[in-house]
Amino acid sequence: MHLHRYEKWWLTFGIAALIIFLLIVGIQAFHQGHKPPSAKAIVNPERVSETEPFNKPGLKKVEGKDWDYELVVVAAAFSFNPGNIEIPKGAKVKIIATTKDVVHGFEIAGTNINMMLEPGYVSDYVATFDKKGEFLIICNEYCGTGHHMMSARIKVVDK
Ligand SMILES: [Cu+2]
Repeated sequence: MHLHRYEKWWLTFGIAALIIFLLIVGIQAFHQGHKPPSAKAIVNPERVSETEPFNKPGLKKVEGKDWDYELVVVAAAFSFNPGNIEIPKGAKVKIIATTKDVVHGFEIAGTNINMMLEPGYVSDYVATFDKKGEFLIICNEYCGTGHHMMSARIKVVDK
């Protein structure tokens, strides 16, 4: 079989690119242990309301951790619990969230806080609330007929 010179170049380039790509992905997955961040913690999605800390959603002050507060949020079609959250300005908060039913989003509009909430998994994010004012939490993963109504509010207030 005769291959044109350019065909050989492209074949070599294509196969080399494929091998490099698979090596990078393989090393990241198997050697460096890359995986979705939410796989760190799991929860039985049918028993969310009975499982700590999701049995008591809301903002709690914590001691002896790298953050001052923990905000536990449970999402379910089509609302967040709690729906109104008050956070003291400057507080470092660990947001811990999950969903009781389908995939939901947890985005605080106008910030870089944006998590996907998957059934069976716990998502978390540590953020400092430096700006006073009202912030909207929205679900940015289409979750059903009431998706566009699904929101909650965070009020950052003076201590
Ligand atoms: Cu939703």
